[in-house]
Amino acid sequence: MKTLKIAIQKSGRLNEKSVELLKNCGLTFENYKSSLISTVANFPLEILFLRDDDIPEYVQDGIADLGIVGENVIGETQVDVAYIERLGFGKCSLKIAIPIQSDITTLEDLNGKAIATSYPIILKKYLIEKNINADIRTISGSVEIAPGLGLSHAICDLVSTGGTLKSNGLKPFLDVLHSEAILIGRKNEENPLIQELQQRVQSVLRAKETKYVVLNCESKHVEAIKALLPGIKSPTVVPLLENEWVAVHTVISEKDFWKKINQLKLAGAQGIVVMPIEKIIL
Ligand code: PRT
Ligand code: ZN
Repeated sequence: MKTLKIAIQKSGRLNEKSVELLKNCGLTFENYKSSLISTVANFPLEILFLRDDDIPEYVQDGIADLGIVGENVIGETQVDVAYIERLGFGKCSLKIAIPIQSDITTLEDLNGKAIATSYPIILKKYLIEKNINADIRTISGSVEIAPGLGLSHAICDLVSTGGTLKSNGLKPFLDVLHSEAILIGRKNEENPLIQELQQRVQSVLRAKETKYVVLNCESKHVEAIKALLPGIKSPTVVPLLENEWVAVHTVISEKDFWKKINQLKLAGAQGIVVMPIEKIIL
């Protein structure tokens, strides 16, 4: 069968997490910083290390079969690719931000104003959708300094913590796009190797969202505790040597983890042990 190719970022914010995800999928490869291609020893796959901006087009044009890239880059390169899996890392928002002292207060106030950005295509679409006529100034980097230099009244840039905006005297004004890393492929592609890889990615993501929990409780509390724990099917309950005590094994979603733990304690759970899960195969 033909060897698959996956394109990931060579260096930058998505590199480490992309490599980690592939390794967690059981793929063995050298993460050569200096080379452009790495061959996976135990799966028919080659990894191409590229600038993130090139990844969507490489996938669209068939040079790579798969890619891992931020949604913001996909939107800006205007490619037609399939979203295979949202990966949950590299989360950020493309925001319009304005100087803290700005007199812009409503969306309409952006009419006739200059907005500096490295995302002219996404911004243009957004402004057309909102019926705003602003002047888009495309610059390739350090967008946050544009208002201070008198180049624009606002900016449209990626924000994660908001620290960069703050330290440049700017504040978030409007959300244009929420973004995260996406596993992309070509549309209408039916390749069993891609499906195999997708299943592995899903099992790693599922495991990341959950924790394995073991707790002890008196038998009389088991029903109340079971009611709090859906598990994958239902929790496993094992008797302890001490009479009238049991151990309950289950998985808990990362999302409402602390809420659930507190509810379990109130319901009589003791000695709660929490462990990471490597993979969940359904
Ligand atoms: O070299 P290459 O072209 O491959 O990389 P790059 O320099 O273009 O991109 P890189 O590595 O900076 O980011 C890769 C991807 O990470 C982006 O396309 C986003 O999908 C995602 N990502 C997540 C971010 C951020 N968070 C982020 N905070 N990309 C950039 N930023 C920048 C932002 O532009 C701003 O300058 O970080 C600054 C703001 O951060 P905060 O935390 O101060 O708000
Ligand atoms: Zn880039």
